[in-house]
Amino acid sequence: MKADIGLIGLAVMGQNLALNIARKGYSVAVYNRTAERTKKFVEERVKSEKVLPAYSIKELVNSLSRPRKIILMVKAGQAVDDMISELLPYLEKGDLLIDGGNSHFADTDRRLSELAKEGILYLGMGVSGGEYGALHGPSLMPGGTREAYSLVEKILVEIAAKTEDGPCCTYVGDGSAGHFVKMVHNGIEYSIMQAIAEVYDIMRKVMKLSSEKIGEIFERWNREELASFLMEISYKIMSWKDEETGKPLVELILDKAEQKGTGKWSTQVALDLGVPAFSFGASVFARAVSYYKEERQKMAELYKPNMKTAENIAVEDLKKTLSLAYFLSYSQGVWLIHEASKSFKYNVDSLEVLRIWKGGCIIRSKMLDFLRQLLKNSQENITFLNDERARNFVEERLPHAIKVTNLARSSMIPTPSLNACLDYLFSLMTENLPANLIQAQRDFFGAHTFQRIDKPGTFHVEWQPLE
Ligand code: 2AM
Repeated sequence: MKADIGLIGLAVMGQNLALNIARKGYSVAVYNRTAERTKKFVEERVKSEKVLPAYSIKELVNSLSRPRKIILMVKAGQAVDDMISELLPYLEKGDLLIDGGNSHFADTDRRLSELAKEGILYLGMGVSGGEYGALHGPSLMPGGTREAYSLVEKILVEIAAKTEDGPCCTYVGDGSAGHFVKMVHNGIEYSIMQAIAEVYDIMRKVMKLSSEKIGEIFERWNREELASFLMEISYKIMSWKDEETGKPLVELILDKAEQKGTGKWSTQVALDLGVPAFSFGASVFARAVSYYKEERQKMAELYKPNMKTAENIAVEDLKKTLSLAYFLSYSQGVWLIHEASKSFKYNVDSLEVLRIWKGGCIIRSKMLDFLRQLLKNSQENITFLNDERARNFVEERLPHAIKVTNLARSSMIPTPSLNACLDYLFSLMTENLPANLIQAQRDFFGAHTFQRIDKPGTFHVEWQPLE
């Protein structure tokens, strides 16, 4: 009996994905570099599922039915290349490797073309939903060739999360489209997480609300327009008590945010492609500055920022602000995917991407239905903003967002994601930006030339005599 599929890398994501596949009735052969982990997994977590442990790459490959299909769930970076090199001598033309880690899309493109030369099929697949999603139904974003996808489509669709709009798996596009879309998913995730954190900061510092009270508000919001996974976990976090002290655990957690790189990558590529993903960058920087705890302590002592407290701010203002930030975060992300799809010839269908983000993944939210309607109305409307219904949505929320960010400013509370979202929006709404002065300055010191509004052509002025 040969196994239907193989899986390498039995850290939490790999274990749960293997169990998910096995629970759908497939036989899965598993391998991990450190044998101990494989043993432990099989002993402790595998019950009646058809999971076959392998203790060498050769054993793993030999246990698979042809064409072989192997999912890699190893650490992004060198480990993926190492595993591919180890596997290659045992693989045959037509076999398929699927990288389900958070690989950089450029690595995925490189591996795709290297493996194509060997006749090995390859998919770069974004997997979102954390360990819970991996076990009960993740959002899957596979990209590569259609031929490769068709070999595993049935399995992937079966293990993915399900919504009323179908399973959360689709062929995302050519080349590294899958990993690219997952990376942008994480950029949106950074932006929304930061926006929620900023709203929380205002609630505790300006409104003096307790964690429990904030939890109640978040719980209510999660039943309304902000219904989303990130809102859900935030209200659960707020009401979580530390066993030792009885205090809300969130109040005991050190305010130093870590990152693994996907938010940074999405910002880097936004810079490369010239897409104004303001709040992606702001959210990465917000994590960066949080890391400087000791410096911040010293500065706080030196400057003693003057917190205002008795401001006339309502919970409703914060809800509308956050809802606008969600909307604008998705807007920046879909714009970025659109530009990448053109530049890298991915052929991504953004409507499908929004559909598979509806379930299983970290940025799933009720708002995605509204965004899909807007995009359905006009496929050109990649920012969602160019639509009457979008304008109504934005106009209803904007006064609240302005009030909230003004209050944060006057209280010296940093709100980088909220501000960046608004700057993104305001920039797009503004017919005349001061870029005319930038152009004049560039031409002044570097003879970079400029265009004029009153006649065609390229111009340069001798702003100052050279000699
Ligand atoms: P390990 O249990 O042997 O450390 C997440 O780190 C997963 O990636 C783990 O399953 C880990 O295996 C695996 N991994 C990390 N680096 C690896 C490498 N260079 N080769 C193979 N697997 C690796």
